[in-house]
Amino acid sequence: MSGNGFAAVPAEVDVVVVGAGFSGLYMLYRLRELGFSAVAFDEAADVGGTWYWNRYPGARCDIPTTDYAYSFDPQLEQDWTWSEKYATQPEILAYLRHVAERYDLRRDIRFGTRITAAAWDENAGRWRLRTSQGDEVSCRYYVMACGCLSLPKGPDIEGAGRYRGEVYLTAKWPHDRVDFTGKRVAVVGTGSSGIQCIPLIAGQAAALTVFQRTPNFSTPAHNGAPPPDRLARLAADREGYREAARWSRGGVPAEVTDVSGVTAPEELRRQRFEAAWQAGELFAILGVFSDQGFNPVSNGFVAEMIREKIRATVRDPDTAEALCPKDYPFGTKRPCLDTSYFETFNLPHVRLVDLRQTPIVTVTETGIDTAEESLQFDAIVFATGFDAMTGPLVSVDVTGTDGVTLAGKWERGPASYLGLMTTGFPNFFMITGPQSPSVLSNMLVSIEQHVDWIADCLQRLRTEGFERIEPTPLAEAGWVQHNQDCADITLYQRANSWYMGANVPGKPRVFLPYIGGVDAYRRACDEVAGLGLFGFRLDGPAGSRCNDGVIRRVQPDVAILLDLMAALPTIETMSAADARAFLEAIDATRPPGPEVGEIADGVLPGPAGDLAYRLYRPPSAGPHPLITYFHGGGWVLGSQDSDDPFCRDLCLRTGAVVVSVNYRHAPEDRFPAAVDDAFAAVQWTAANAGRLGGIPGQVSVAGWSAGGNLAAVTCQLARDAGGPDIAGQLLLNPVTDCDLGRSSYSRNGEGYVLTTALMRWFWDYYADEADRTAPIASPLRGTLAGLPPAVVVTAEFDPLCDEGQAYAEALTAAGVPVREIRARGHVHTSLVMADAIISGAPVRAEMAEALSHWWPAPVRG
Ligand code: N01
Repeated sequence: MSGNGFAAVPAEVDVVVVGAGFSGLYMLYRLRELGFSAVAFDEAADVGGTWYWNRYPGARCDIPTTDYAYSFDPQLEQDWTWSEKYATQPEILAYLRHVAERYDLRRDIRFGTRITAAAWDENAGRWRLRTSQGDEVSCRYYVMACGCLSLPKGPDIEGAGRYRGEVYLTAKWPHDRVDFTGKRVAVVGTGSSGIQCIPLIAGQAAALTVFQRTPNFSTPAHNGAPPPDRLARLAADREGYREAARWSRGGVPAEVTDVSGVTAPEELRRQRFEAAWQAGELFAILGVFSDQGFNPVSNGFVAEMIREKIRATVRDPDTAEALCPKDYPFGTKRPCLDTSYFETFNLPHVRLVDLRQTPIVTVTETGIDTAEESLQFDAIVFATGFDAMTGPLVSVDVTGTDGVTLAGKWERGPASYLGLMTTGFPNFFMITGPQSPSVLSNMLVSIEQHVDWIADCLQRLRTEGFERIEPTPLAEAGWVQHNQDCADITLYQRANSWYMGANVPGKPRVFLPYIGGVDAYRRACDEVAGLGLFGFRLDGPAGSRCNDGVIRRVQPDVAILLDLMAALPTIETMSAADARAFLEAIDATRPPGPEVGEIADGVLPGPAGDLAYRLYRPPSAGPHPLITYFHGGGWVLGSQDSDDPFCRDLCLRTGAVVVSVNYRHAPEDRFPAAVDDAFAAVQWTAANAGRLGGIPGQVSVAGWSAGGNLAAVTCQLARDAGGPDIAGQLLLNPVTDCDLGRSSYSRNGEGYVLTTALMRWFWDYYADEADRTAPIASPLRGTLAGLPPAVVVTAEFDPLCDEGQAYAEALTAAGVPVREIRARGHVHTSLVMADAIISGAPVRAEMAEALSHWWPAPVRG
């Protein structure tokens, strides 16, 4: 027997699991089922994990319990009935005990035991672990199922250790009943734990003082019996319901709306908000609008409607205002569900201390001194949160290959592959680790997915003759980048949240969970497995194998665009007229671009008649630099309407007057009609710069795609004609050559909106074969010396990528100053979609910054 009173710790096992909560128990179950020898360790005296420790009054789940439960065994589901929509901590703990007993799991768990150190032994190909009881265990695989919110942060408040009264930490609540009757109680912290316990403590205490540093968004849980509609859905098709959860965004089957908060009328906005408020579910209030997670205006509507509710509930206006969150977008700090939280502040013996107005100076022996007064308490409850996600993992002394520790490797933030493994730590798995959906999802769905993936992986390694698995540096770097890309398009990084590590002093500020969605994440994991454990290096008796690469390279919002586009008919199967009508219909549904100072439509004289143009003026007083812009569309499609959002964006970012010129299109007017029009337009804008509000001599050209081709060509024509002077050329994904055999055509010619077939369709409409090699059709074949400075932007997944880069290189070789911008993860169309593709914004910002160097006078945006 070992010191904890259970069976001796085996010296060698296949797998060690750390943690006996939801994830550890299921991991153990799966390992045993597959015939692996396994042992689990937990510091607690029994199973439960989070639900073992967090016994504070009011502790309950905030995902409906019907969904916050295992789904792996239909019989288990049949045999267990939840009594409430959101079950209490005792009920959830009872469920976990039932699970442990039902599958006889306790015999392989060593309680009261922590793993204190783990070191990888490369020669043996095993982990060597040390326990707090002094035992040593060697295992082939080491699984950390230790939870994301299991390392309490503790009160980092001056004098906290000095207090002589009763002290409680919500995350380490005593097992014996705590009675606050007749006592003066302080609660520090208003996150989910504080918000759950405050109403119940108020129900007992003689006086309750709540110390709030940051107000939280909380909505009523409307707890009660489990919702009958959900029970009915489960009864009708249990497996269908669970499968829908597995492929949902958050791990709970929920409506995915396409109603944008920005464009919805006020009445619809309120109607949707009220419905979500009444539902009393996190994913309902987080999904009122399709764009509330990334559009500040849309988010602001939800936030303000919640503030209205707080103001309507809390009677004292000053207290109400202090309880209203105002300095971070809704959802970016974990929102809470409550039962009578705001109502509690109407009770005469409950008081709020707003630490932003009156900070805590120190905890004293008898209470808390704020900047204004000295308060005495019989008990203080710290609901101050956790060192989330990374804390529990790095709190163990884990040493991987070459003596590198996990804490050392993650000093500047976690790096993982799929949140499951990390390079340099072979055979080391994490369940719901950083860079997996975990805390942004229904934990149970994420836990089951992770455990199943790991179990399948271990089984496969055994079957295929491998004993060592480690992600490659390339795969890991790609996943870290993808995580960051996903976070970058949201508002989440604006808050000082534990998602960002911002609650722990000194912790690196990095967005920790994967925000791409449970469905997208599962798809990525499945693909990795399907591609022979893509991005992993495998070694063992069967030899070595590595199918290396990056699983997600397309920007996340571009990936959504591609999914939508995949369902649309292909343009190259249509006539030019039908294609135009089709695209105009799509354009009509797009939200408008940003407001500029002024927009004016006009006509300018072209060689074969008037050409329509649209002028965009910045809000500032002019005169401004002037850009003559040519839209994209393969010389066949498009107009000043199609590129309107991009032109607005360009105008605002550059502070330039933008004149977007419509030129004649093929097939009605074939090559070189568009070139003639474009050059005439540049001559006209240069001659009329002053009248248009531009600065004479500071006229540039810009264009996207075929428009980029025309911009490049007009620069060559202007140089050869001796004018007009062009200050610079912005070429965005330009067509520079008629050769469709470049490597980017084979890499990107299918599946990224602009296809090789479509490009051929454009060229065929535009110009005869014999004309295509002329420099005014393929500017890459022209003389490039003496051209104006260029900004050349290419997109990674564009068939035109190589010819754009070739043009930049050729310009540089010809002595032209070039700033080249390579847009990672973008496709041909995504950068101009200023109204829809958020990940294009940094590229457009870089573009605008590059343009500002062309203009000697300061640009006023
Ligand atoms: O922790 P928190 P939590 N001085 O970090 C304040 C899950 N959970 O335990 O926001 C003064 O959210 C801190 O202030 P600020 C859920 O995912 C789920 O409540 O940092 N105040 C904040 O108000 C949740 O998000 C359930 O300015 C200090 C509070 O303490 C996560 O666990 C229930 C302070 C901490 O809030 C963590 O929740 C409970 C200081 N020095 C928890 N330090 C369910 O319902 C911190 N604070 C399933």
